[in-house]
Amino acid sequence: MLRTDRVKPAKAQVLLGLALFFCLLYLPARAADTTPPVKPVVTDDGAYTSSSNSLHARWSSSDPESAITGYLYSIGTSAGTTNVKGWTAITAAEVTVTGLSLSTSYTYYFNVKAKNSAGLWSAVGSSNGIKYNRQPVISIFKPVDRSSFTEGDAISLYACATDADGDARQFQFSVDGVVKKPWSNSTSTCSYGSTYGTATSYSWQTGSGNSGYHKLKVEVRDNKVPPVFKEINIFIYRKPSGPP
Ligand SMILES: [Ca+2]
Ligand SMILES: [Ca+2]
Repeated sequence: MLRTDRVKPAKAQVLLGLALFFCLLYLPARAADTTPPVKPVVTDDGAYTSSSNSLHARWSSSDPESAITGYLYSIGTSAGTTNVKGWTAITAAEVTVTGLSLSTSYTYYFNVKAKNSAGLWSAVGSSNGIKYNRQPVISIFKPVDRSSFTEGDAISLYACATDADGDARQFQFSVDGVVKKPWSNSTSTCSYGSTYGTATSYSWQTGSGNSGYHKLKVEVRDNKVPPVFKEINIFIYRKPSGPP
């Protein structure tokens, strides 16, 4: 009787000790983060993209109490939606999505939510939207490549460009990398097959000292997506010095 009475309290002490030990082990886990990460700030590539099949965005989020362990992103035609690409897991804070078939009729929004190490998800952050827009197409650029002239000729540069979105076009002409006529609005309409474009011209008055090869360049922009250009090479003969 006396012997068993002594063993019982000892057992209880061991159990109490074990319980305390596991409590201490468990407490820090219970003190883990209980608030989600901040709503991600999502940035796309601007107001317009000239790519018909890819979109890119980057984002940032943070959590004062714990680490960000990953994100979900989606793409939709209004903020928060997933009709272009459904929620997709990613650990990077940036993505380029390819294989898309973008329409000029819609604005595309990236949506992102961040997860912290406690498993909590942030609110959804969205980009301000990006549209697909087509670059102008230079259909005519005169003179013809490899034309030849003589010193003293006024060389007429003429460019006609279309824009499938109907955006207004601006033109810039350069000779040997030097701008001769800076960005200016198109001044006339032009036709190229069945499509109508707008045109601008510039007359380069050559003189003595201009003999040799030259590069003529036209650039066209719609002020939405990057400009396009065409370049041609011409040759100017030295003016023969005739008899007095
Ligand atoms: Ca938190
Ligand atoms: Ca355009």
